[in-house]
Amino acid sequence: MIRHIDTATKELIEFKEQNPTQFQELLEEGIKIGRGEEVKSWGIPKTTVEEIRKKYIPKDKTDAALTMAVIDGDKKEAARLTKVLLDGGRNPTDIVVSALMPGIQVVCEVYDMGEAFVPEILLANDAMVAGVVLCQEKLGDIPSAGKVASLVIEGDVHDIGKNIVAAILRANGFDVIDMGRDVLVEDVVELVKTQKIDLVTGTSLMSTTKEGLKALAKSIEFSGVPVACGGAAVDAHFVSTFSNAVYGKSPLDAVNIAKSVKKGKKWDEIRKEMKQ
Ligand code: B12
Repeated sequence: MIRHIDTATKELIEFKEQNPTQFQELLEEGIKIGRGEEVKSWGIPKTTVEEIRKKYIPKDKTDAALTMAVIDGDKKEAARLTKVLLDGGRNPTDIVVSALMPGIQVVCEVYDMGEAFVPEILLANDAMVAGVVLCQEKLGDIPSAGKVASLVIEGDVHDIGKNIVAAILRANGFDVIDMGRDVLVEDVVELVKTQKIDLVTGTSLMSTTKEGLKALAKSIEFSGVPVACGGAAVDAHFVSTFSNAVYGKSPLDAVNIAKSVKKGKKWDEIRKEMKQ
């Protein structure tokens, strides 16, 4: 079991030591907010919802309509438009990456700025999944390219990104064991002992849970199964601080890492290949 409060305290102390002035400023701002007073950072111009939409909504009209269906949480329309694209011969992975994923990205960023609420994220996720399922069905039974276990690390419930990673791996022929979210390191150790797994993908969205990925990589090093680490809380620098792991930014990175592992490459070779 990882003690998240220890991780948070360690990060706070490190931040204070490395950025003493910024730490003091943030502390003072926090006290002011607590008193209900105005703070300096409130004057910084905010990104608008329109700017976020512009950044992610695709140029192609049908793709854009599908992205909008995800944003609106319209499951039926998302499924209908995905079918239109599939019937037109579009590559299923391309549909997920270019039209379905941008939709959830918009809703998450808008939520982050306080302009959307949890039910909107959940509805958008359902609409995205309705399209993803059809893309997976289209691929049918293809020979397995390898076996991957995908999970969100313990203490963390953010599983939207992990679900996308699992879907894209499946779309590329990998057999995926979806272990879910808030997964204990002990359970992954058990899995790699009892099943022939080629790669584990671990996701962390919070600075308090990312240490769990480090513990995971170390705990399964004995088995020779590496961990592809991703999610907004981790970066290449963090992953470079421990062994048996490779950082990946996008779901397609997870596919490339899995392919390299299947070619017999070790985690350190893959890191070099990916310039980490
Ligand atoms: C949606 C969301 C929620 C939803 C989660 C629903 C769900 N089923 O996932 C709900 C409302 C439940 C939630 C709860 C909480 N949340 Co929240 N949440 C978010 C939000 C808005 C979006 C996250 C998301 O889904 N992004 C979209 C997906 C697609 O992106 P992604 O996961 O990064 O995945 C992509 C890539 O990273 C990559 N990827 C992912 N995994 C992997 C793995 C590999 C191997 C590879 C190669 C690639 C890869 O592929 C994906 C597609 O591109 C973020 C803010 C933000 N804008 O990111 C906050 C955020 C993550 N949440 C935060 C917090 C603090 C919480 C709560 C603690 C709030 C609270 N006080 O209760 C709780 C957490 C409870 C817990 N124990 O986990 C903070 C974390 C801060 C930090 N850095 O530590 C954030 C950053 C908000 C903020 N700005 O403060 N949250």
